[in-house]
Amino acid sequence: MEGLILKGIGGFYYVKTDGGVVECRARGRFRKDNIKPAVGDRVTISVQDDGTGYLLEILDRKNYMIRPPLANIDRMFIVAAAASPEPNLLFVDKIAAICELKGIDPVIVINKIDLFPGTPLPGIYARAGFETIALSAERDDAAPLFSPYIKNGVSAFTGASGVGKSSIINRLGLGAELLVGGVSKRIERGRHTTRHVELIEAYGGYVADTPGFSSYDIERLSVIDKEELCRGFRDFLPYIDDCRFTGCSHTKEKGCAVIAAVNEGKIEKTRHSSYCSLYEQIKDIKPWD
Ligand SMILES: Nc1nc2c(ncn2[C@@H]2O[C@H](COP(=O)(O)OP(=O)(O)OP(=O)(O)O)[C@@H](O)[C@H]2O)c(=O)[nH]1
Ligand SMILES: [Mg+2]
Ligand SMILES: [Zn+2]
Repeated sequence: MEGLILKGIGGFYYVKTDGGVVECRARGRFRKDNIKPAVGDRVTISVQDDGTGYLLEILDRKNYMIRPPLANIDRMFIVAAAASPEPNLLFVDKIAAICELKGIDPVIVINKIDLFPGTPLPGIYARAGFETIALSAERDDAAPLFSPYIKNGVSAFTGASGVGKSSIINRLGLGAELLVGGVSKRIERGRHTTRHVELIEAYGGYVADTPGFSSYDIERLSVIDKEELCRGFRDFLPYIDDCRFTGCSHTKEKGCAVIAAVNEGKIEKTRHSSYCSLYEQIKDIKPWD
């Protein structure tokens, strides 16, 4: 029987099949092959007389993220807060680039606009060519904003701890009640911080809440080559072939068409400075890291 892993806790995997959710164990050989089943994996299972099952095979993955640990993601809602915690655009741009290069559609979500109605962030990301949602999960009904995206495939929420990922999912009207943290002044992170990744059925698709960055490191950059990084910046794409030198890093070269576009206001400055920081980080990663 075929199914989809909705969650994995304490060695058990909960697999959605046509006949309902089956509690499954993994067999030893997955560990031997060094493949760990992940939420979002399509699997074949065998169901025993007592109704429990075990995983037989993990079907080919379309993509895989280590942090958050998820397979076969179609769309990533990258959430930042307009304020509290202060937005970290380097994180947003880093995840967006990783998503682009893995074939995951990024959607930029700016939450808590009640705390900073004039935030420039939705404008920055809309001008950079992203689908952008601005809301206050405290005040707004999230369903009409998110359901047109969620209705196809698997959507995941990611972002720093305390930005309101669980709060948004609670406002989707699914009847799911996820624990939501209070942002403490001192550490700016929730007490009911999300600890598990789990797929929840929503509007014909699935959504995954994930733990925020303070409890998980975000995806390693070593998955990207420095030459490839600029292809993760969709706003750079119209310019990268017009630079004077082949192999231009787009960080400081004379005759760089990307830098010219930044100076002309066609590319957002914050996007280019994130790119330069990421480029510096990748440059120093040795192949054996
Ligand atoms: N003012 C305001 N507060 C919000 C909004 N959305 C969420 N919060 C609050 O922000 C805090 C953190 O929200 P969570 O939904 O737990 O954040 P999270 O992103 O799931 O955090 P982790 O699970 O730790 O990654 C809670 O106290 C929420 O009530 C909003 O739109 N405006
Ligand atoms: Mg949460
Ligand atoms: Zn260039």
